Amino acid sequence: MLRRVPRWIVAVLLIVVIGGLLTACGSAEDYPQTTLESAGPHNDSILGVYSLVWYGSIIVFFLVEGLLIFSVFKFRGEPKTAHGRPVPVHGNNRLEIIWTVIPAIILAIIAVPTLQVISELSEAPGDDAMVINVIGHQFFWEFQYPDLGVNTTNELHIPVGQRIDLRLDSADVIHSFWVPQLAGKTDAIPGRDNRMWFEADAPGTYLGQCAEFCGLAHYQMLMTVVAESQEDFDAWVAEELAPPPAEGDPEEGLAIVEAQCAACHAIEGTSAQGQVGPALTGFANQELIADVIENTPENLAAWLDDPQAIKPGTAMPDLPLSEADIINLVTYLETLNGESE
Ligand code: HEC
Ligand SMILES: [Cu+2]
Repeated sequence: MLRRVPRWIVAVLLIVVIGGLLTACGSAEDYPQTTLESAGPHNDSILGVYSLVWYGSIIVFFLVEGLLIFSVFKFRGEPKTAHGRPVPVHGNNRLEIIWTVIPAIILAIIAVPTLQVISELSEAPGDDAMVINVIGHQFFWEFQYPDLGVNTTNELHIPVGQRIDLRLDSADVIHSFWVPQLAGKTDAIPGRDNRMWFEADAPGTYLGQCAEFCGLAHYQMLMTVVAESQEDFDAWVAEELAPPPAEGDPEEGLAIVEAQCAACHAIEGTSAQGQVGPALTGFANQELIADVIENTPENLAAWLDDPQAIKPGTAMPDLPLSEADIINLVTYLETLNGESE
């Protein structure tokens, strides 16, 4: 059957498949979780070892395939058995020693930079590094800046060029912290103090996510690292430390819900009867918002401000709400404990 397929068709198919695989490689713009566009020294080191192995394998590949194709053509005319098959050859000490020694040498060469990088990356980051505690939760990341008194969820801000000393822990099961453009993975394990460091070379937003299956919503454990100038970072810290917004007016909040949210959400005892999103009648008793972040006033405000930033791809739209609207909504939604008036 296969014999009938002309060889040139097989060759073209092979080229198409290999070419197709190669075009699957893209830039960080299209594939924000690529490890191939390094954005900091931690990942630079890993990429160095990776490139050595990759280019080495390309050389080995062409060498082996070249020898194979060469032999196929060169020895075509050798004597055959009565069945028209090549005469079997057993044992060739010289060949066997060569193809054992060469791979052993190659592996020994790769081992040197590998061990170097492992030890380099496990060194303590030094006293001038900024300490940040990373706590994995089902299913979000909590970041604490103990020296600044700032806490965030799923969004880690760091100054460019500042070495970051991460202390990883978990509140429930094993998670794994991974921002592919910046650093390799490190597990966040309950009751164990894991450490790692990284640093961003240039301002930018780097996407990361939990890399250890941790439950049903594991795929939603995304995080963004925002690397910014020291000035922008200081401004961000100042904003985070600003006093919490004043209490809103729940009556105003209810009015906004009836005007803007009623098409999608139902709240017992009000005119809001939409069925597109979850009912909010008992919202204040919920542990989580949209199953991804802890139900706190700050997180609720962030959710209402831009749901897509908290849960990419969610069906809840980014509504044009003013800051005052959000404060009123948060105050109102916090009163929804399941009892209609
Ligand atoms: C176009 C429909 C739509 C509109 C309009 C809308 N939402 Fe939503 N909302 C949703 C959907 C869908 C979800 C579920 C999102 C998810 O889990 O991914 C949701 C989730 C929520 C949640 C989290 C609920 C939970 O059970 O965790 C809150 C709170 C919320 N919306 C408040 C509001 C408020 C307040 C407004 C009006 C200012 C509003 N929404 C307008 C569709 C909408
Ligand atoms: Cu996880």
